[in-house]
Amino acid sequence: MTHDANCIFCKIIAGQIPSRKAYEDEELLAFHDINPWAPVHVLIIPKAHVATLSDTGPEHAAMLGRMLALAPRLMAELGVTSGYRTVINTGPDGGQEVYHLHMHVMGGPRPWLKG
Ligand code: DGP
Repeated sequence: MTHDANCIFCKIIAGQIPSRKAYEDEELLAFHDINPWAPVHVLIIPKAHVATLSDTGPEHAAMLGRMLALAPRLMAELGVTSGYRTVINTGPDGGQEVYHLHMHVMGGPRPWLKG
């Protein structure tokens, strides 16, 4: 599996940096964002290092589908009952800060959501 020794999320996957895990299987990890924008704010990431959504191709389609399919299941498990937002920031103009593909899933009682 691809691993980048300098990547903060690869270090979380390897257990070198602690995180509050919400879900884990052989392909995906979900953990609570350290700097939440919403009452419930989870990041879903692939365990294989892929820097951005733009670095994915057809070979990643199943993994991307699994990331998306995990969101409703996780939100239900975390007690989010009235909707949530999914976001993938990509590249500098997309506001991406951590260059390991991740999907933000944010929910919980408003008002936290702008726009
Ligand atoms: P983005 O701008 O989409 O690249 O968001 C990166 C997110 O990652 C940001 O909301 C904060 C979160 N984050 C960064 N470092 C850590 C960390 O060490 N632990 C956790 N749990 N979250 C982190």
